[in-house]
Amino acid sequence: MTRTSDGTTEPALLEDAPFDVPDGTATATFGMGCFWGPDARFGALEGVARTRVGYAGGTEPDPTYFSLGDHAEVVQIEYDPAELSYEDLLEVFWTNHDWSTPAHKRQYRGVVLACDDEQYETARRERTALADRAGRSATTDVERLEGFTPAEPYHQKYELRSTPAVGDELETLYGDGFVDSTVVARLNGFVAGYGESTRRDELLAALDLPAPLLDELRRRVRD
Ligand code: MHO
Repeated sequence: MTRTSDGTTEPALLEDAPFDVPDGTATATFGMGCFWGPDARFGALEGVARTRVGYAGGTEPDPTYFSLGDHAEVVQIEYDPAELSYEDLLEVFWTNHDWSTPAHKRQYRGVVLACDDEQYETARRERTALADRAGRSATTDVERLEGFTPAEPYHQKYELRSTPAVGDELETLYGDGFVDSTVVARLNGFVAGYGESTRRDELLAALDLPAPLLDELRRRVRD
């Protein structure tokens, strides 16, 4: 709690300790089905600073969940290139969606949305190699990122938000910082079952949160 000048108290916006978000982050954007799962999967990875889910890959001017137009559900990942490479992220991408079966809806298509030539060439090269090795053609698209519209707040960190008790309390504690917090990204992944147990324990031990909330989080992230 923070004491304000008039003597009342208000919840302090938590700092994102123990993480130190690097200055020079890089961005990767992937569509791989319903975006709730990838948000959690990538958020649990060491080296990921932020995740956001949203709509991209189409032309509709202001997409929303109920008016998506030709966009797909995507996750946008901000990561520390000193800890993770784009290839590391692509590996997670290829191995966690069905890249050789067309999605039943454009909303859920597999797509790499590259933000520069290097990402574009790397993804295309990997897709060709994957298809050659498997002996079947790839249906996942590799395109340029033209724009990204963040999804509605209730879709962000969905796994954590929908975890009874802890979701609401963390959202209140973090306030506007909830979606972009590294801690919240990790916890969102951990409650969904992603991440190594040593990393989970380390984070929970380092968090300065109310004891009952921490106890409940410990129960929720247990294997
Ligand atoms: N199968 C999910 C899809 C939601 S996702 C944000 C559902 O419960 O409707 O497209």
